Amino acid sequence: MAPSMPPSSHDSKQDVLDMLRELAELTQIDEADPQSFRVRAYETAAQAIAAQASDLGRLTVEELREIHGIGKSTADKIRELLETGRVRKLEELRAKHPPGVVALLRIQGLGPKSVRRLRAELGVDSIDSLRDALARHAMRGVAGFGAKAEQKLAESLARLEAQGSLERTPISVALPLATRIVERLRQVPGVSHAAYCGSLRRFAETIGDVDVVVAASDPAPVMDALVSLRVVERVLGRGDSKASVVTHRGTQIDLRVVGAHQLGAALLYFTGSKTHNIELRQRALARGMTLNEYALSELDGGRVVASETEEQIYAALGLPWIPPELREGAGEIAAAERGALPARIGDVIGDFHVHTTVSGDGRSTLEEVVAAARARGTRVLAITDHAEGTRSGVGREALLEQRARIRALRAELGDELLLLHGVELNIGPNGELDYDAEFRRGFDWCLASVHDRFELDRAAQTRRIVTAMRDPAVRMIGHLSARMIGARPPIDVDLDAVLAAAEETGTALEVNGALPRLDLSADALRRARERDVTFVLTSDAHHARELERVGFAARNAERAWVGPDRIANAWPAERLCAWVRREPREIA
Ligand code: DGT
Ligand code: CA
Ligand code: CA
Ligand code: ZN
Repeated sequence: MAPSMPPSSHDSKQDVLDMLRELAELTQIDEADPQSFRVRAYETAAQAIAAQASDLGRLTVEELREIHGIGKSTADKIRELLETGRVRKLEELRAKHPPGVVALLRIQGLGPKSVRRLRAELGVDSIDSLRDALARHAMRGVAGFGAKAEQKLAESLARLEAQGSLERTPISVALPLATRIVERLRQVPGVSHAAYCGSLRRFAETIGDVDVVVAASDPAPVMDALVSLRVVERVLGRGDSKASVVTHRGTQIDLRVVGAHQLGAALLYFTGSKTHNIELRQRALARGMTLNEYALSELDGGRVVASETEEQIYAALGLPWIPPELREGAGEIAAAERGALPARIGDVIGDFHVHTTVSGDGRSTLEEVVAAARARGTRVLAITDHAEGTRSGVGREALLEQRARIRALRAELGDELLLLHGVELNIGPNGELDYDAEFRRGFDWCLASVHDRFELDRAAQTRRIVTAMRDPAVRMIGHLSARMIGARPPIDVDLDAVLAAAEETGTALEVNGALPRLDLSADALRRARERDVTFVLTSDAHHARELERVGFAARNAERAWVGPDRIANAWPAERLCAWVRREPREIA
């Protein structure tokens, strides 16, 4: 038997407060008036609720109205939230004023009135489009703005950027950080489980903050361990069972310590997404239960139905366990109910983008890479060092010498591992490729990628990539967008044209698992999934230990609902080998 759960009042109270604050903020934008009566009504109500100790979930509209500061319309919205998990008015306002618009209010010198005007006159609806408008000096033509206002805004924006407050943490920073922290907390005596949750567990490409959930018999030593970590710059707050800290690089970590019997409910809640949580809670309500961060329990009497594992909670809601990568409120609950979730990717038996010391930037030898791949159970491995067109690339002789070594190794390896001699070609500005057609044909596997000239316009980028795809030796396009998350924007390509060319030529598209890249992105994969293209998951390893990154590519593909049937290196070995060895195409 699970012990009784703590009161749910805090949880519903927090939801009500969030709702009221969001309503106030969005109404302010909607009415373009910070002094509006409605905005003040929401703010007053929020203050009144914050001061309330009682369990909001059980109050009727009439009882809510008796709380000083809450009017009829606000009381109705609170009931609507508690009963259905959503508020129509709030959803309306959210649709009308997307997060990009709300973010503009964070900039000093921009109030609701000026946001409305910039949006109407210049289409400014996000920080990015504001940055563009500033760069084009477009504001000088808008009434109420001038060169001076423009300069002030540019300064405010630059300040925010300098503080990093506009930025989220790229997954390449957050994931290793969170992994280390979780490993440390696992060592604390009394800890039975430690995991990162939030957007990081969902495998989002940028992270607002890192949420960590720990199950322990005593929270105090866990929090002591967190605040004394070397990466921690300062402690933002500390309570009995939770703490927030900021690392030197400016990433916030939120820790929550729970009892082992509540672990599943806490993992589920703090993994989110918020939309997924809200949908789950609605589902619980429809079944006479309530779901919060402590437990799934009966509305009537409060008996705990499930709390220890995520599986138990989903099961009690009539659902299979849903992988975190899918928990974005994009129809996953309905799909789970129909048994229509995408199949999990499972074993990835090949890697088709791997560097060795033959590349100037590779750090493991061929032998080291092969040993590591064997240890992972890899069945097909393409060694793909850089071709001469890139700075770290090599000429024909070095590649021919490598080919001889690979042929010798292949004979030794037998059936266990099919070792291929590949190369990563560089796509020139006009789609030209390294060496000549004859030399390229000598490889077992060629991928081609963009490594420079990121500034070309959409037509030129699209043309160079499609031209490379038409080369009969090219089997796959590597990291299509060439982006570096949080550091280098994607190149401008016409994705639909590239997908059409991939269909036509049979060229595979890479899902690069290097965390700074994750390219194709989940967004691009969602679009590509609609077309008849084959994907290949790769590590783009430059060191033997980086072969594990093929697993990150798999998580990114799962996030985009791409199933194993679409992924060549998730196919059975026989089918994969047949696909790899197919005859070169006719020249298109
Ligand atoms: P982030 O940090 O912006 O990248 O995104 P998340 O999803 O990690 O969001 P965060 O850190 O604010 O909260 C972690 C999880 O906690 C979130 O995914 C769902 C849950 N959560 C947070 N606030 C609320 C809320 O107001 N209502 C509900 N139902 N869940 C919430
Ligand atoms: Ca978070
Ligand atoms: Ca958080
Ligand atoms: Zn590479």
